[in-house]
Amino acid sequence: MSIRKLFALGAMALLTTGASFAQAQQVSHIQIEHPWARATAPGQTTGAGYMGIKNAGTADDTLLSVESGVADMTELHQTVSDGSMTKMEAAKKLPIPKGQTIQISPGGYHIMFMHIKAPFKQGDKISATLTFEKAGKVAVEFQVEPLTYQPGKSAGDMDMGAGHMNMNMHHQHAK
Ligand SMILES: [Cu+2]
Repeated sequence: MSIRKLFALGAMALLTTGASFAQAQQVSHIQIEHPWARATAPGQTTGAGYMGIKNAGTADDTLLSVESGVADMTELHQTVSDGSMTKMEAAKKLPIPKGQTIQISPGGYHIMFMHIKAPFKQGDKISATLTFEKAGKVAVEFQVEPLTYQPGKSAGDMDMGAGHMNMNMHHQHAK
């Protein structure tokens, strides 16, 4: 085999790899914005993840489920208040209308990791897979932020941190 032919084969192999990579990375109409999770407090067995889900497509879509290997069970939860009490509920489906970004953020929806296998530590990445009705499976990596982290605010707001620790404690006996 000539050197020239070898080069040609090499180039073809590169092209093929490049093509399948592009396919795997193919941008869906669903775009995940700023996925983050809160570091867990010592002894805490649940974790929470947040993100924006943007539907850049021309049809409505729906988030059907979420899975992750880091916890025994992973669910989309919703914080609901009936005036006197705030509690968590599993949300079955979350509509993501076309052209909109749905925020999964503290106080509203959250991705709940139940019975986590290891604590979430700042700097960790938590992998999960979201399944949408139309977009299918979308991989997400949540960046673990400090316990006191608030998106768009500076870290170290102790009041907010304490409030969220309370919220997490509710999670523990919600199950
Ligand atoms: Cu929850």
